[in-house]
Amino acid sequence: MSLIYEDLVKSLDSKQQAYVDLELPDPTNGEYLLGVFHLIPGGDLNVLQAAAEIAAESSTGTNIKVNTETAFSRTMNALVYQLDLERELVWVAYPWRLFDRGGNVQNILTYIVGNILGMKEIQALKLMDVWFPPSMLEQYDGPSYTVDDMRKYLDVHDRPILGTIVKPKMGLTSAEYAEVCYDFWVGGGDFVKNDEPQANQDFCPYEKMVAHVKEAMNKAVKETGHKKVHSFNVSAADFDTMIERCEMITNAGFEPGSYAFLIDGITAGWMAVQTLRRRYPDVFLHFHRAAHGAFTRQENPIGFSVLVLSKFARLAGASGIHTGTAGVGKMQGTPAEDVVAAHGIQYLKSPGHFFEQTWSKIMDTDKDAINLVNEDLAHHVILEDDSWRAMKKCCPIVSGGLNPVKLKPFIDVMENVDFITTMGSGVHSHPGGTQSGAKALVQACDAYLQGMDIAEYAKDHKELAEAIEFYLNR
Ligand code: CAP
Ligand code: MG
Repeated sequence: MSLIYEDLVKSLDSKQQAYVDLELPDPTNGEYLLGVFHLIPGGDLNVLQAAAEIAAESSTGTNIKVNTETAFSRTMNALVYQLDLERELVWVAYPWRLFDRGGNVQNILTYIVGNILGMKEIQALKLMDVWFPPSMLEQYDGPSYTVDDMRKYLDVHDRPILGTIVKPKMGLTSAEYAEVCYDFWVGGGDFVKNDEPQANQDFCPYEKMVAHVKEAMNKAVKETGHKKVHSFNVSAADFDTMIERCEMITNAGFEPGSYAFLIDGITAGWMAVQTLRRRYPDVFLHFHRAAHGAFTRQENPIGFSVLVLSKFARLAGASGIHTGTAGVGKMQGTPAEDVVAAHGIQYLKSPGHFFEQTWSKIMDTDKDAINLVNEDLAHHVILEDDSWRAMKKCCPIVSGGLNPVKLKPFIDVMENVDFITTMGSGVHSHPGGTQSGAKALVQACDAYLQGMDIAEYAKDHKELAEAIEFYLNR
């Protein structure tokens, strides 16, 4: 151990020493959830003292060593096991037996991004990456209905699922809302979502919105001969109302596969996410991440990364979560954040920021696990008959200031087309209206698939030509 480290270890008080083991034999032995934090001490503690205080407060401890701890309770201590002084990073191992049995994700987050974000002893504390061992993955639901199931239903393969969000964000009556859905669907779009605040507003009663969407969908399917999907926001004041909305949709006569449940995962909470995953395993669970910026924005020194949020959404069983446009759209983001997060939840094995996460529930040295990963990388399979061996994929949902002109620039950054994109302004502000906006999006996607420049393709596609004219510098 280097002299600097020896001095740091010597500076620890007896309580702090119980939360540090820089010689932890094998952090990846399956006992621990591993986390990497960016940490800048705030008070007069040095980085190892501050890290020990973080490990204590986020596992078994508090600010002063208590007389009531036991030999067993000490085995549940989180342990600081690695430091990178230059990059201000600390690695912490959490015995996953700490966590509530029964696959509770909310409980984990309460530990590892709970009180510690409020501690005086830190100036900066951001959870940058997490690693789940196979023995822990076994305990959690993971996704059930995936984007591959949606692709099968829509008969849409090898291209992004093309979606919109009805705009204006709020204020349409249920009939007007359904009209916008109809226009997008007959324009060739696949997928329409409620906006994140859509609920039961008096000018757009939930029951009527559902009924009108059903009529609009029936009409559009009949006229286009293509299946369509609508993602209904079921976030509500209480679980009973949330379930009531789910049941209203389920019993409204929609074909299975033609509807998804959208949940505002951060403002409605992880219990709502997991309740929906467990009650409706055959419905696409759409995690909208409104309010995530308070934790994830790159300039925020305190919180967690987009990758961490997205990994926990997959662990909890979301079928898809918004992962950002890597700066191509209107929201803050970069490829290093958003694309790493997207790949981190799509594939069976992905590098992450600090941990290579394999989502197999068997040791990734096992021949079958290796075959699964290779099969997934080659064919992006759904793990139809292997879901006991590994956790199914979670779909990146890419949205925020996108328009048909930005589709290819985003795909180029994403390096694959296995995502859902939802464009609101980018469709409903098209000079020709929503149907033309949808047609322009379909045309931009077709141009990409044919390897054609959109300007070339637009020469004989009016709606795309208008879109290029209108959106190019927006
Ligand atoms: C996009 C959107 C989405 C954001 C969420 C909005 O509308 O409906 O909620 O994309 O951001 O309300 O802004 P536009 P993220 O297409 O009109 O921008 O996907 O980054 O979580
Ligand atoms: Mg929105």
